[in-house]
Amino acid sequence: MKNLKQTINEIVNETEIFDIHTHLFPAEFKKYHLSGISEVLNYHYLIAELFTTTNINIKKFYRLTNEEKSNIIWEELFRKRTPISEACKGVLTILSQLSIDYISKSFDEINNEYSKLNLTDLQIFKISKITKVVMTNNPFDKSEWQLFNNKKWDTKKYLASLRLDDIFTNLDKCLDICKKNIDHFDNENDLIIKYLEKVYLESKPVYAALSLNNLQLKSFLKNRFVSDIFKWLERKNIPLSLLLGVKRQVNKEFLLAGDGIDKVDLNNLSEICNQYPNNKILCSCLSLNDQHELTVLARKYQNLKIFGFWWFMNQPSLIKLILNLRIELLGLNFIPQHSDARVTDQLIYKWFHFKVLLSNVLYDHYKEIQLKNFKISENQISDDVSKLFYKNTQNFLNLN
Ligand code: RAT
Ligand code: ZN
Repeated sequence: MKNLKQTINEIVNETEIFDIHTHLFPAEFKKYHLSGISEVLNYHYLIAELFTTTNINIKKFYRLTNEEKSNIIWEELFRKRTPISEACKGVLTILSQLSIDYISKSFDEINNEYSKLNLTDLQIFKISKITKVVMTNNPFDKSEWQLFNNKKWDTKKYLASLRLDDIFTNLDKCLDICKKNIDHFDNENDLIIKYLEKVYLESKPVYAALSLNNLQLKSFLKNRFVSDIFKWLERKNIPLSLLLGVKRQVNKEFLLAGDGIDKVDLNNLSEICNQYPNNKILCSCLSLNDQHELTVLARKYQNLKIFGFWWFMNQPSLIKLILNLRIELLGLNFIPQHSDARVTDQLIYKWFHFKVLLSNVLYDHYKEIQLKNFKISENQISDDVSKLFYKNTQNFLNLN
């Protein structure tokens, strides 16, 4: 092998990626598909930064058009101040990867230049080496669910997942929707399962997902629908993905940018894995406090797989620390990252940033085993990276 560092970099940059959690929609579903620099700037991570950095009137800001909002974000965070946060750096990565010279330019100038590129999803997927992304699909959102009315998009690239939060936060609405769609049912449990079966057939999801705060996690196993949902997931042979530790609407005025963090009691996760050994559980935790325990739990259960650096965890300093910990405790038996992208163009930065971190962390580990006379080959590195970026996900989702 030539140079270890260079070999790892090349392999990490060339390996196909299966992005297990995004909020993307195919371009054909125009109402929900987001792309372009204006949407990139209107990301709620940047909006939260704008609100807390300036004294801008929040209500007035939200009434502006998308372009007016992105103009303000560009001026305030990128021109008046140094764009040094992770969310800001993400925008710079996208612009520099696309060779757009942004120095001393206004939002309109950049927007013009960016629009001229006419970037398609497929081009963005290619730049980032993404083969498949999993969408977040809410079967209790009638308008969003129209995506499945006609599948004139590439269903092999954009895979579905069933987001079930509403059952736990807005049950009455869910039962109403189920009743409108299901004629015959024995009781409410039967109704929910029949509706899940219906939306399963429409969307062919690769997993079901739920985000929970600590209180919701604590009462999860006592919820009257949970046991039937687990039985149904087992029959369908799809995992349940648990996104743990989000405290919704800490600041309601901020809207989507107002969610915060909750520390969770992971004994409850352990109990879920014990009670449902035949169900597969994917899990990502939002708080740094929970990462060590989560990683140890992933050594204790065959049915538990850790994935990604979720949202507030997706910071390079934390990723370096926890990625090392995960490798130390789990080898390569985890899914190291997901993008959580809402705008297709964000795939560029989310994955670019992660690849740099992963290459460096892998280098240190390979170097160490080399010093112990282990002969690491290029093929083996390719195989390892392919497990991390693709195969671990594919296997856990039973997509072989
Ligand atoms: O990261 C985000 O964009 C969050 O707003 C959430 O969507 C989170 O990832 C979730 O899936 O609940
Ligand atoms: Zn998400």
